[in-house]
Amino acid sequence: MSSVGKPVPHDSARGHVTGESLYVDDMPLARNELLVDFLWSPVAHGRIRSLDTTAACSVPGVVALYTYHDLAHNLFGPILKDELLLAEDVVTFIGQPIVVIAAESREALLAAKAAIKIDIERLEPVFTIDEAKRRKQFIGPTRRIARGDVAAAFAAAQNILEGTWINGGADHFYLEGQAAIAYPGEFDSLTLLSSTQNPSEVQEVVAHLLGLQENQVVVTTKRMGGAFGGKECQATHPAAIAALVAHKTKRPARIVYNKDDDMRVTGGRHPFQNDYKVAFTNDGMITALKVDLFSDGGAFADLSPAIMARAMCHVDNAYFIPNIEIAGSICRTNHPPNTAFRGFGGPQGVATIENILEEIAVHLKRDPLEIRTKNCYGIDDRNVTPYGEVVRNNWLPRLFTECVDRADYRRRRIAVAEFNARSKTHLRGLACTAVKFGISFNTKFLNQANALVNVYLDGSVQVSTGATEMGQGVNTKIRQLVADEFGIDIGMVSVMITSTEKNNNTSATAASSAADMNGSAAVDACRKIKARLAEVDAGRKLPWRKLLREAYEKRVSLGDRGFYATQGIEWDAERGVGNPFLYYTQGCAVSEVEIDRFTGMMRILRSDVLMDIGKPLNPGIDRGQMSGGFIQGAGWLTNEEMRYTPVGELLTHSPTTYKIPNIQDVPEVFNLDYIENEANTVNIRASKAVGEPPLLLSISVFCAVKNALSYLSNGAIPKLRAPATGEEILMRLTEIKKKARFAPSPMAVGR
Ligand code: LUZ
Ligand code: MOS
Repeated sequence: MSSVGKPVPHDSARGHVTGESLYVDDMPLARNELLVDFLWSPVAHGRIRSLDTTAACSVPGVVALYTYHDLAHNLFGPILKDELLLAEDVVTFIGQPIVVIAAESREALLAAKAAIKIDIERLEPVFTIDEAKRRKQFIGPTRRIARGDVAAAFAAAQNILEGTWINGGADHFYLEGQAAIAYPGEFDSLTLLSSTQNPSEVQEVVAHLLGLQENQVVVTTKRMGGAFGGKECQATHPAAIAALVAHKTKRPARIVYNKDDDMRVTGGRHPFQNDYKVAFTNDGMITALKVDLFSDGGAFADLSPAIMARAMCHVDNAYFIPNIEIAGSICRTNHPPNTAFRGFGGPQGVATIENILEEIAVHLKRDPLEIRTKNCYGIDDRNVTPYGEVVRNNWLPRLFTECVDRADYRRRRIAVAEFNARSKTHLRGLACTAVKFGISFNTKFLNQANALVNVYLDGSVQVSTGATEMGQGVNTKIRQLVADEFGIDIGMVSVMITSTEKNNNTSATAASSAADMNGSAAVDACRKIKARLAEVDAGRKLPWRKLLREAYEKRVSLGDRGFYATQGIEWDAERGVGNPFLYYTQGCAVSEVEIDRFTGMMRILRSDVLMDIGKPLNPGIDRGQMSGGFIQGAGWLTNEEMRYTPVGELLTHSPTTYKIPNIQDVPEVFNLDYIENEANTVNIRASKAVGEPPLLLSISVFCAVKNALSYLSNGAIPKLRAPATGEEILMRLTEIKKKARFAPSPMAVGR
C-alpha cells in the first residue's frame, strides 16, 4: 500500500468547498470575549507631541486602552531587534500601532478610535530607495558575494551594458486577514489561536513582550486562508496585541484585520532597484557582472537581511558567470516593514539577470534563448555558483531543450516576428526563462524540525509537527508519508492542529521546505515506533491492529518524537560563501504575450511550464503550486501596483484598486508539466520542494513583454519596469513611437 506519489486530494478540499474548514475568526465568541483593534499612525514619520485617551476611555463599551507603557518589553525582531510593537515617541510608518483598544463591540471600538486625541509633529519621511541612498539610511551592513577578477574582465570586454532593474512591491493578498484570539488561563498563562506560519515565534515574542516564560504561552494554528510569507513574521503583531489585552483584562480577546487595514498596515514584497554592469563577448558569453542590489526594507528590519541574502544568491540563477561582484544594501524607509513573500528575494534577484540576458540579446541582435543556453550552468563543468556551492544534478540544459521543444519555441518565434510585421494594432512577444531556486533556509539553525506521532489501538495514527497548513497541502503530504511508513491506508492518519505544546522551537513554515523537513521528522518518529513493533512482531507478520494490541499489552510504547536537521549546509554571510542550499529546484518556461498597441493592454496567450520537482510526493498538489505560483508571480510583474499619495498613504488598499490576477488573466493556453526523476536522494522520498520556485517562472511573461517592445525599438534596448502594467507598457510604446517617428518601419529591424 502506498500513497506517496499519488494525487491524494488535499485534506481540506471538501471543507473549503462546504465551508466546514475552520479559521480563527470562525471560532464562536467566548463568554466575556473582547474585540480588539488599534489606533495606528496616520503619518509616515513624526514625533508624538501628545496623546490623550481619557475621552476614549469613557466611551460606553470600551473596556481598556493600552500603550507601550503597558508592555514588559516593547522591542523585538526576527533578525535585528529593532522593532517596536507599539510606537513610543516617534512614529515611522503609516499603520504603525500606537494605542491598543479593547471593547465589547465593534461600534465601541470605532467610537473610541475617533475619540483618541493625538498630536503628531510631522518629520521628513523617506519613501524611495534613491532618497534613502542619498541619506545613507540603511538597515544592517552592505553584504557582498564576489568571485574572479571583475575589473580585468571589464577591461578586456568586447561589449558592456549598464542599466537598472526596478521592481515594485506587492501585497500578499491572502484571503484571510491577519487574525488572533488570546484566551487567558490560570496564573497568567495564555492560549492563542493565531493565523501564523510561525507559532513558535508568536509564542516567543508574546512571552517576551508580556514578561512571561515561554512555557506559559501556548500557540496553536489550525490553518491559514493563505499566507505567502505575509504571516511568517507579521502575524506576531496581532497575536501580541490580543495577548496583551487577554493578559491585562483576563478576558478572551480577538483581533481580525479587515482587508483595507491589513493592506495598509502590513508590509509586502520588497521593491528593488538594482544597478548592473555586464560584460559579454560578441557571441553572447557573459564574462563579468557587477550588480548593486538595493531593497526597500521599510521602517524595521523584519526579515530584510535574509531576503537580501536570498536575492544575492539568486542573481546568477541558471547561468554561470565567471567574474562577478554582487553587493546588497537594505534601505530604511517610512513604509511598513517589508517582509517574506513567496520567493523571498529570489524573484528580484532572478528577474535582474533574466532582464540582463534579454538586453544582451537585443544588443547583439540574437535570439535571447541562444544567449541563455550558452550561459547556462553545465553538468560537469561551469557548475559552481558565485558563492561556491556546486550545482549538483543539474537538469537545466535538459529543461531548456525539452521546454523549448514542447512549446514549439523556434517556430513561434518566427510567427511572432511575422505577426508583428503585419499587425498594425497588436504586438506579440515570446520569451523563455529558467529558474534555479535554492532549497533550505539561509539561516542554518532554522533548518530543523520535530514531530510527534501517536498510534492508537484501533490502528489509527495522529501526527503533529511544526508545519502550518496555509492551503499548500503540507498536511496531506505528511499524512501520505506517515501512512506509507506504517503501510496503512491514508484514511487512518490524521494531522493534528499545529501547537507549540506538542512541537517546540519550530521554524516558520517557509522557504518551500516544510514538507521536506517536517515530513522527514515525522518519518523519523514512525521509524522509531516501527523498530519497536518489529521486535514485538519477531517476523510473524501480524496484522497491524493485532500487532498494536500485542505491543500495548507487552507495555511497548506506541508513540514517539522524531527530529530532522538538514545536513551539509553552511553559510558565511560576512564572506558571502558557503553551501547554503541542500539542493535546487529547477524549471523553465516559455510565455507569449499580446499587447494592444493603442492601450498597452496585455494578455498572456500561452505559457508552457516544465519543472524538475524530483519524484513528487503528491503530483496533484504540486501542479496546484506550479499554476498558483506562476499566476501569482505574473500578477506581481504585470498587474499589481502599489500606489501612494505624496505623504505615503497607500491608495491601493482594496481589490477595487489593487488588481490581483483573476481567471481572465490566466494564460489562454497553459501547459504545466514536470520531468520525474529519482536523483534527489538528499531529500525525503527523492522529492523536491515546489512552493516558491514556479513563481519565478512568471519572469518569462515580463521578458515576453520586453521582447515585444524590442520589435519596435529599432535596435535600442526597450526600458521596462515591473510591474509592466498596461499603463507602463503604453508609456514605453509612446516613448518608442516618439523616437521612431522618422525611423524605418519595424520590419527593417530584422528581428
Ligand atoms: N525564510 C527565512 C524564508 O527565514 N529564510 C529563508 O531562506 C527563506 N526562504 C524562503 C522563504 N522564507
Ligand atoms: Mo515564505 S516567503 O514565508 O517561505
